[in-house]
Amino acid sequence: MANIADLPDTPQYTIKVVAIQTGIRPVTLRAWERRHEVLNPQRADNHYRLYSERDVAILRWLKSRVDAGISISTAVAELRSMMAQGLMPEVSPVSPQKAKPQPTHTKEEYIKFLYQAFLAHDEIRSYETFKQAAEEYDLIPLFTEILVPVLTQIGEDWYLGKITIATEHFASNFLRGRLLDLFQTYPIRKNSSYVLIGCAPFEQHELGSLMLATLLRAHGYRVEYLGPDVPIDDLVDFASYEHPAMIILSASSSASAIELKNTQQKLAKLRRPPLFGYGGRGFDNHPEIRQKVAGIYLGNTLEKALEKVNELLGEHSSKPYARKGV
Ligand code: B12
Repeated sequence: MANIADLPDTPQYTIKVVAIQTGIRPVTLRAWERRHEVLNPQRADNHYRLYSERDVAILRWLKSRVDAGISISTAVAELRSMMAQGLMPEVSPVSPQKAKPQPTHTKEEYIKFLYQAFLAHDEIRSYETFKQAAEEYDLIPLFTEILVPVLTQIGEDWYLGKITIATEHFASNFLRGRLLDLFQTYPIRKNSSYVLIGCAPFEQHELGSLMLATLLRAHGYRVEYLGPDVPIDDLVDFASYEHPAMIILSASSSASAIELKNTQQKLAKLRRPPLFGYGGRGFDNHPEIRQKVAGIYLGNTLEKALEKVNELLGEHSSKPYARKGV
């Protein structure tokens, strides 16, 4: 096993990349830096922090100690005492997710294979292809660079009359099932910030919000997925006694997007109002609607939405949002 001291100390990784590499949220990284003077990463011209490979290895080592039940201050003290003796820990093999195998197929190939399997209504082939792609690619590339292009192709071919509505329904329902399965394979973290995700009233296009729900659960949030066409008044009522930290709704059409017009005002009347975020094509393609809908636009990609939610909820204490009796 290599020693951390042997790794290059050239600043190169942004906090976002380091968060993915180490599984430590940016807000935690900043807090460790502030409170425990863990590292002092260099700054790029735009003042963003830049971490070296050695920094990443140190953070991984600290995380492995914290995961083993040691407090961060003790782990930092251990590190300091080693360094005082001119020593550095061994490189820790910890990584946030299981290491992905080398892909056997490119994303373009998976798009083609999935599309062909859908066209043939071949559920077994669709299942095997999806499973393999999900094993080989991380969530964001799997969602945005494989599944979204397949769905876009399906939509275009349906619109042009090249495929039947039955094929479109087969494909979208198959993917809905696989995504729900993926969502449910991530642990439910009772003590994390509680986030509700669903679709605006009348909105049936739910796969974008289901992808975001999966991504947030995979990043440690306590997420409940509510599905399509969520009635606002009932949701506000639910929030009044369950106290979510955040509610996120998606809309793919302008008609559904505008339905969210008064949501923020209704939530603001609650004793403990949750944050209200929204996104989806209805807002991406019609920026003027964002002026009419109060709340936080989470951006036009899942990656930006994840970053924004981390920014918004990272500082929240998760405890006050835990549901009663859980
Ligand atoms: C599957 C599908 C359906 C399914 C949805 C099933 C389901 N369970 O979700 C069903 C059959 C229900 C359906 C219905 C309809 N559909 Co449809 N559908 C599609 C299709 C093929 C895929 C949509 C999809 O899931 N894409 C995958 C998502 C993840 O991609 P995305 O929306 O681009 O999302 C990205 C970003 O927007 C963002 N994002 C998405 N959601 C969110 C949420 C948040 C909070 C954030 C931050 C970001 C974010 O991240 C994603 C990844 O980058 C599209 C084709 C296409 N080009 O998209 C047509 C499409 C969207 N549908 C269309 C139409 C017309 C309809 C119907 C009106 C058809 C009809 N006559 O009934 C109805 C409307 C129903 C309704 N009231 O909502 C049109 C829309 C045209 C337009 N410009 O408005 C499309 C484009 C097809 C076409 N080529 O004409 N549809």
